Amino acid sequence: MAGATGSAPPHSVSGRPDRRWACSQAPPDGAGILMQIGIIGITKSGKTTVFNALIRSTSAQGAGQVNLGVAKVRDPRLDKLTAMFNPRREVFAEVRYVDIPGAPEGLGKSQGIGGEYLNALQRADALLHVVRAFGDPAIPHINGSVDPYRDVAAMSMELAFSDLAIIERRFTRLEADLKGSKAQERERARREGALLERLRDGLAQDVPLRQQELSTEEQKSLSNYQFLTAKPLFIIFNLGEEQLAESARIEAEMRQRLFKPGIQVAALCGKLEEDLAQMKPEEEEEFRRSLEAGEPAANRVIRLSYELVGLVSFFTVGPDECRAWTIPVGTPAVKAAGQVHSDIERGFIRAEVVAYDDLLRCGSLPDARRQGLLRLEGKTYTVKDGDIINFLFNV
Ligand SMILES: Nc1nc2c(ncn2[C@@H]2O[C@H](COP(=O)(O)OP(=O)(O)OP(=O)(O)O)[C@@H](O)[C@H]2O)c(=O)[nH]1
Ligand SMILES: [Mg+2]
Repeated sequence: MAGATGSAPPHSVSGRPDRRWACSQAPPDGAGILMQIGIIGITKSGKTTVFNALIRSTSAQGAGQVNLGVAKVRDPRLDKLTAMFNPRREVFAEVRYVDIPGAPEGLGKSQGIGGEYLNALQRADALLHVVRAFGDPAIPHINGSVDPYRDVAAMSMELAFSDLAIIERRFTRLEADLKGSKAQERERARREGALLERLRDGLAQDVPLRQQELSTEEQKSLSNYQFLTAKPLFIIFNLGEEQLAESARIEAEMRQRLFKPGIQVAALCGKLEEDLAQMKPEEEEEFRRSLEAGEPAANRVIRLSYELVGLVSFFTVGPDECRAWTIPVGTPAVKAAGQVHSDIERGFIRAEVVAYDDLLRCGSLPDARRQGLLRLEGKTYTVKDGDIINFLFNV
């Protein structure tokens, strides 16, 4: 029996794997789930500015190109654990952002999103819509005036067009299937066609797929399409610095007007956040205090994105490393173990689990054990956000 807390599991992937995986795929051993977020919006809405703020870098500036960036998930809980265990390494979870340039011809032209950009967005677990709310005469708005709610509606239309185009293309293929081959094939094609028709009617009435009623089986049969309006959507109003004091009010209004299941909203000042994110931590903190700019937008956006996509974190701790891992809500312990290493999943015996707050209160693992707060859980235990886990396994 071996404990896997913190120390590298046997045969673990050392270093940084060059290929990272989206949530929907099983990551390689030790790599962990990497949530991917696609940034969309009209041209000059501040997408690249927000992207730079989120990944805390200024490496990306090119207009007209796709920018890829990985942000560390700054989780204060992990810092506390690191202070407690004093490991050689602190390993953060990560989020990948994809910044897509806006179409220069503007939105609402019924063109949908095509080609390379569509591909990049389809791989995303959620879309982050950067909406221009800042006024700046030096940067003309493509639609003539600043009107964020209009731009939100135009983008939702654009995403719907994109899905409609996918549905139309699939219809053409289904027709061929309906003519040919076996009865069983024809029946499957007929059922799929009926479902797509229903979705198309919904989209035509302005109901994004994420709000349409679908059975689990229907959802499964659609997962390959990667429809854009089925993805969780995070709407961010990009405010000017002079609107900073109003951000809470603006956000409250956004929540009231835009909130629906599968939608998250926030208002932030992209330019200010980009500038602050480049500073040394102490300097940044001081500026934030004096500007009353709140916590870094990067942290807040990531936290809300986890919630939106339905992800939680658990931690492994030890002298070697303290590490945050990302799993979907409802993941059983044995699958969480598989995140760390496939051998631990295969040879899973039990998980020693303590809740973050309990551990912090006790001050150490032995104390948590003495107070009966370090529990033994089996394969089917549903891992909770903030659990600190030591997997016991046998290979
Ligand atoms: N005044 C002001 N300018 C901003 C703000 N956010 C972004 N900008 C400026 O707006 C311009 C466009 O910003 P980008 O971040 O490049 O916009 P984008 O959406 O990535 O543009 P494309 O990639 O061309 O689609 C830049 O000059 C930014 O400095 C803001 O909050 N206030
Ligand atoms: Mg850009």
